[in-house]
Amino acid sequence: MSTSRSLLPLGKDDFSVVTEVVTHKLNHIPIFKGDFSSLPPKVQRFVAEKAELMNPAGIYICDGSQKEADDIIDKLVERGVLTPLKAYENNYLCRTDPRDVARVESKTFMVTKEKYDSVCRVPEGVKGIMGQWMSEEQFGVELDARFPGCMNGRPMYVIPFSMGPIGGPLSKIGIELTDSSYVVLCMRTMTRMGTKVLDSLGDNDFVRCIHSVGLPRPVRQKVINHWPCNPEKVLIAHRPKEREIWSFGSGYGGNSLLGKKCFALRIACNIGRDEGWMAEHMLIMGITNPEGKERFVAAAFPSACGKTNLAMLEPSVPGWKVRVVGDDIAWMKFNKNDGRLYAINPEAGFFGVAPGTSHKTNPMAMESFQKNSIFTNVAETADGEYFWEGLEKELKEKRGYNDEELKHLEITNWLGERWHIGDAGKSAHPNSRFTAPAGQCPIIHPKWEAPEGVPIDAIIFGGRRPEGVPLVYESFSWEHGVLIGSLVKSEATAAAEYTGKQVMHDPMAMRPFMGYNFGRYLQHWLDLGKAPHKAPKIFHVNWFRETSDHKFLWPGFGDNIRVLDWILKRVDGVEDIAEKTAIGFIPKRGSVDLSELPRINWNELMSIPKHYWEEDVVESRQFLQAQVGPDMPKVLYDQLDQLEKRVKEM
Ligand code: GTP
Ligand code: SPV
Ligand code: MN
Repeated sequence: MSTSRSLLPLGKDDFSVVTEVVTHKLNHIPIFKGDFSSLPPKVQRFVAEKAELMNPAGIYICDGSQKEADDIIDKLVERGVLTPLKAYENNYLCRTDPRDVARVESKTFMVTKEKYDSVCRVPEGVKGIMGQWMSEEQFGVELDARFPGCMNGRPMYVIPFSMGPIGGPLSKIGIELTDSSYVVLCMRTMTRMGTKVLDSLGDNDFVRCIHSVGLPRPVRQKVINHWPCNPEKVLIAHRPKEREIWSFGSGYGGNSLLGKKCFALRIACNIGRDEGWMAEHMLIMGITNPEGKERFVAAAFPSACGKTNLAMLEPSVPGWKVRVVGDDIAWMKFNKNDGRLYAINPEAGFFGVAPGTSHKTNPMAMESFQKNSIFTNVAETADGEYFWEGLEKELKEKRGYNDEELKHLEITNWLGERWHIGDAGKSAHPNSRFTAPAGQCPIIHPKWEAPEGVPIDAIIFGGRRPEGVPLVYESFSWEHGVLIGSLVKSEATAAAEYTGKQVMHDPMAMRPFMGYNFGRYLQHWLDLGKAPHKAPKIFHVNWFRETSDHKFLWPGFGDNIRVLDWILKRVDGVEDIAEKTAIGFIPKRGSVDLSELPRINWNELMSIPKHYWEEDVVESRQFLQAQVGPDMPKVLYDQLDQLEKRVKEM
């Protein structure tokens, strides 16, 4: 058993010793910025304890001000970490070490005393995919091998932040300690950040987030692109009971911006289970129909499967209006008074996939990042513009170039090499991202910061399904909908370490983000959907079905409003637009508006091939038995039996 000091129990009321301990511990660690003594005692204690463990050169308490951000940006530009993108106001490019470009699911763990609090009781010999468990003992060993002295020679930033509007009834506070100033800048955009957050802490506890790039000074390895990291030793560990996150070795996205996946999903789903709400990998959007009636929907798609794009969709059908509340995470709670499900976006910014984003596909995202944004691992034109796959056409038009001229345009790719359109490889990393303040989005919903959230009328699941799965179908019930969610699959994308075009299970779009036993999570969903709660209708969509020669059958993006239109009519109880099939209700021919879309092959897009679904049901059962096993709620096996029977009778 490790005796690491960081594993000391976090006594909440034991403040009598704090002052003494704190002054003692901080004696040899200077304060670079901020007033340590004005921090709440429990925060002082956390900071002092961890500073002693990680031994930074000094402590920098972030106030969240513009001046502070400007100072940090100036230093990072001077050191070459950030490059100003001259074509815009306050936009910067950051190139990481090419070994540190995405989340690392294989190094992500939940640490609990009881193994089956974290993961399901899978049969012997099966490797569980719904999260990984690590024992407390092992965690102590891993921690001791990484964190002592890991901030040597670097400042330790103290980042107080709120997930959700500060002080809101659904909001929660965290404090991230990090030795990465890039993380400070991104957390300032992605969360409500700064010492003001602590005014609302009161008697509440906070989530303890400890992050280090894992390369203490003096550095013995070569640092690539001024991006310190330690890929061999990456560890992203969560202690849900203690509400604590330990992340080591990576500076990228979900690995380092600990408010996002680590807190707002993995830790928050634990808090949600304890407190009776849900933390989900979902966008939240408001959709106003031509009659002026607005409805809110939440949608769960796996990483890089279209949440940001759907949330900001520019409808191709006149009269419709979409406004974004959130593009990645939803915290949702049934309201005691009206029984409806209310959702907040705990984040304050967008950390969106850059490639594929253009004025044609997602103009509102483009508008959101014209200033005050950070671009990580994208390419740059000689004129100081960002560039990535999908921007060729608009760049050509902007410059008035012909094809030949376009090919000669000087571009620096994400690796910092000279590159031209048409050259081998990609200009931007497929998981390159923009970090932009949500408030800059022209269609941000006026209620996006409403502390009580917005009422959700439909939940939509989806993924990249090249074959077999129709454009849209509706579940028969909440239970059936939960089964559909538990069977979400998608082609692998660049957001994680998987490669190739394999279709993978990603239940509830939460596989990489599950914070406790997935069977119990499904039971939590089932419990919450019962009366007096008014459970929303559940749908499944697939924008990514392909022809046999691998062309998308559906145009997607702005045309997805046509599917939302059908979904909302179903929410409103319109009956004669749906046809009952083995897998759910699908739109009757003609009930999805296809005007101005001449080339849609509706039959192919909507077909439900019997042989495909027969195999899929068998594979689904094997998957659930192997991965959820005895933890699978029986109700869902009943649902699967019924599905199997319906498919057989097709
Ligand atoms: P995370 O931020 O990783 O959670 O991803 P996300 O779910 O927000 O995905 P995003 O909206 O960023 O889309 C990822 C990729 O899918 C981009 O390259 C998009 O261009 C593409 N995409 C999004 N929506 C559609 C669509 O309706 N049709 C097609 N064909 N592609 C889409
Ligand atoms: C995802 O992968 O779902 C993301 C990006 O939203 S990251 O924050 O890196 O997890
Ligand atoms: Mn995501």
